[in-house]
Amino acid sequence: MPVWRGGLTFRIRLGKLILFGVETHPAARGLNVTPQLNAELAIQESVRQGPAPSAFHDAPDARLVLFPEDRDGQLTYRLAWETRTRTGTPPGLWVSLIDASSGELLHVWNEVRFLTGQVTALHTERTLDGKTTVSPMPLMTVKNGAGASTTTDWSGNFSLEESGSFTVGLSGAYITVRNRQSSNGAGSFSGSSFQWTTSSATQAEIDSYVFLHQVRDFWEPLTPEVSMVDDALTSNVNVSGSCNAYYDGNVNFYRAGSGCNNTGSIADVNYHEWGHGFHYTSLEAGTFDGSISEGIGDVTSALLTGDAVIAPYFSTSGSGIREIDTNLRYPDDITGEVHADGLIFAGAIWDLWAELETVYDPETAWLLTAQLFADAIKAGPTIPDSYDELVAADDDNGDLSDGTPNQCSILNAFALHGLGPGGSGGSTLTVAHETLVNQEPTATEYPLSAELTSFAPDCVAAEPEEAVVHYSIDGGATWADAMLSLSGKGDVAGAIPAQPQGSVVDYYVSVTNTDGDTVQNPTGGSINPHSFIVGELVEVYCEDFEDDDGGYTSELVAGGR
Ligand SMILES: [Ca+2]
Ligand SMILES: [Ca+2]
Ligand SMILES: [Ca+2]
Ligand SMILES: [Ca+2]
Ligand SMILES: [Zn+2]
Repeated sequence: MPVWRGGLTFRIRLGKLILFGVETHPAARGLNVTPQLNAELAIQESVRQGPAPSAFHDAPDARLVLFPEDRDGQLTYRLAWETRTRTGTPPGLWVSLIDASSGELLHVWNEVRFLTGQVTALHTERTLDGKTTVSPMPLMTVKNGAGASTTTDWSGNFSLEESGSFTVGLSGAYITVRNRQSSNGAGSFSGSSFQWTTSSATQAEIDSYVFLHQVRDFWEPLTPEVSMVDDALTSNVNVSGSCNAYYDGNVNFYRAGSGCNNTGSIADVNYHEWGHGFHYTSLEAGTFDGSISEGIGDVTSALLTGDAVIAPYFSTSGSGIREIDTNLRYPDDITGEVHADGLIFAGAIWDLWAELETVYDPETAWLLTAQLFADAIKAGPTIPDSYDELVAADDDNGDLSDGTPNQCSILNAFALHGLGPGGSGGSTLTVAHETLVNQEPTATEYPLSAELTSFAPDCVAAEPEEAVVHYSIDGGATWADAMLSLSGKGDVAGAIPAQPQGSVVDYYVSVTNTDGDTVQNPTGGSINPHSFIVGELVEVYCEDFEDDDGGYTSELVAGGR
């Protein structure tokens, strides 16, 4: 009967156990060494009471030992089963001591030796301007010589059974980078830390791995429900060609050449291409519009960099590829080229960020801009209806008619780009008017009234300035104007002058803002004006005339066109 670790001097850290240093254990002689528990039951108890009770335990083994204990300075012994089992997940070679009479777990430890280490990388900071930095490599697969593997955490740390050397590639739970020019980067190490440098991979492989985790890390807390932040993504780098990158379900980056740097080594380009996938996987309705998608890619990037210049050093000369702080307006500046047109939307979001910074602290404004943007793109807007989706994303009570918390900021920012009611898409004013009926030939004028309402009175400094009724008696060939009065409360009043008997008078009311915007009733103005007749229309008979004329004729006694 072996005495447990008999003959050794050792310290066991569990409180119950003692330091002892005896070579022999005379007190152990003569103990009852018949176990109450059999080996099988002891193994069951070691698993059940041990640290990995739900794992699959393999290769069970057990032997009886005498387990020395200090009881009030008196060395005593217990008969115990020393059991051994193996587990794969978590990795373990578990050694347990089970009291052979009571089944109590006296002691357990894992004989698998874990090494805790960290993987980092020396990478391009943002773009190929010469600045580099070191960052942890998150979510990276680390393997040991026995084929076991684990994944680094967001700090690049891992813990894995030590067995031969560790190996890493530029791949892991989220991103797999593939080198399309030569073999994939590979690292091998036996210490506790490893740093990726160009001695183990190309710089573009290392950089793309880092940048794609950065963009995912920013957006994940804001949009945990969008699959782009979770689903595994492949990045192809050093792709044949130059001066471009694209998203096709993977992200793809071209080599250096033709005056352009390697796009895989530019953070903004990684963020932009990821942004296309973010757009695509955000869609819950609407369409994947190519122009807004370019704007979305640029915004995805600019919100991380804080820079309106997209991809500095895209060109080896140092110049960037685009600038989103623009005054481009819809629809005048639409060119049909998707990247250029996308700037109208990107410019509006950039200006919204600036607007929100006048209301909130910088951090709140930043995250609110990102959240509104991310929520709005789920509806799949095109550029002209992007304003509506921003407002819908901003609404906090399911009621757009009472406005939304940041409506003025959205309205003002989008107005700068010809979007929304402050832009060319309409006006913050609406004018209500009850259409004139046919007028007596004896009337000296035809009075009319209208009522102005401002849809966002607190947002717009512009005031209604001038109200006019435009009228025509020649079917819209020529138009005349009559000024209308305008009260501070928005009441519009006036009259159309008397016209010859039999005239068909077409008319519309228009009100012009101090900012030059015009609102009309009807909204189409001269295209589909209101009409009335001067004179009396005698109704001879009323019939729907759908099947035939019913054997009757009707006659317009005055007017007609
Ligand atoms: Ca998620
Ligand atoms: Ca601007
Ligand atoms: Ca919302
Ligand atoms: Ca509301
Ligand atoms: Zn793009």
